[in-house]
Amino acid sequence: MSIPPKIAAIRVNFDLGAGRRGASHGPNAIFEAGLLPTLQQMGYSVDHVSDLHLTENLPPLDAQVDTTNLKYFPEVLNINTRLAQQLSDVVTQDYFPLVIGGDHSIAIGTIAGLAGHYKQLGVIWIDAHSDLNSPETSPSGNIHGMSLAVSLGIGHPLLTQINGISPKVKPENIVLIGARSLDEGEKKLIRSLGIKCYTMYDIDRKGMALVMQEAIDYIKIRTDGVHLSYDVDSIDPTEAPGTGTTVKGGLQFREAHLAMEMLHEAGIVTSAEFVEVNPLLDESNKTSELALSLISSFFGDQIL
Ligand code: 4U7
Ligand code: MN
Ligand code: MN
Ligand code: MN
Repeated sequence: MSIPPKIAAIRVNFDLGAGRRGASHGPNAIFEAGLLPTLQQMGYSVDHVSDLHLTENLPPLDAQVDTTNLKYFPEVLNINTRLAQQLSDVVTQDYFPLVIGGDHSIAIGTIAGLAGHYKQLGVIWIDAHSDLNSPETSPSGNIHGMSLAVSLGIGHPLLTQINGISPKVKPENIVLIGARSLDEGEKKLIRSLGIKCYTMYDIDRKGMALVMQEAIDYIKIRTDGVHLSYDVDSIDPTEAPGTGTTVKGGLQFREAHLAMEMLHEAGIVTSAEFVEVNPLLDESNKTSELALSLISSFFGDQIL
């Protein structure tokens, strides 16, 4: 297992990339569920914990900047620019970065901060969606549905240029897992770029164990670092109701855990983020507790 025991937990208290408010309280809920003591009991030291909040009184954008179909663009740009810097700093200091969201637009900043540290950055994107919209294809204008596209260099130039490097990740270094709600523009992009995508159909057909093994083998040989981006809406809404964009027919409890256990065993992941827990929609903390349990499995918690 190559995850070093030194973890930097970065809480991103932000939700303006999503269509509904509340995911900004996700980090609090996951910490309240016991994130720090759990990791410490497992032998990890978490001696960097930081919080990112939206800056008040953002400087106004240049009037020339076209933000058509990009909701809360200045806010998303600001938080991700600062997150990218933090990410890069903790990687330089040899921490394992663990980002807790927040809505999924924050993957823009996380991946931007990682990009400079790897020649071939891999991304495992576990999500009901592919988040591959552009302002032109997005049915909602919500930037959490565009974050992976931005990382591929597709989208508003101010977002794709965060940290100067674009694209941050190549299409052949991405694996999507759990997809079941893709917009037309996203389907076209996945096909035309040849992005490896394991849909719920593939998971039903092959089983989660084989899908994960294939995904790990595929990404391992072509990358020098792998980021796990975990959207809790990948899980079936019966298990994970507390998130803004639920889609029926998702991962079962054990499938979700098996994926984390296999990633731990493979030892290839060099950074991770868990996003989109919305405590305002999460009755009896079901989803925040599930997120904690997945994080524990990811860091090596075993049944026996
Ligand atoms: B999430 C959607 F249209 N595709 O772009 C969009 F279905 O980070 C949903 O995965 C995006 O939760 C969901 O708005 C973004 C929609
Ligand atoms: Mn997502
Ligand atoms: Mn999603
Ligand atoms: Mn989501």
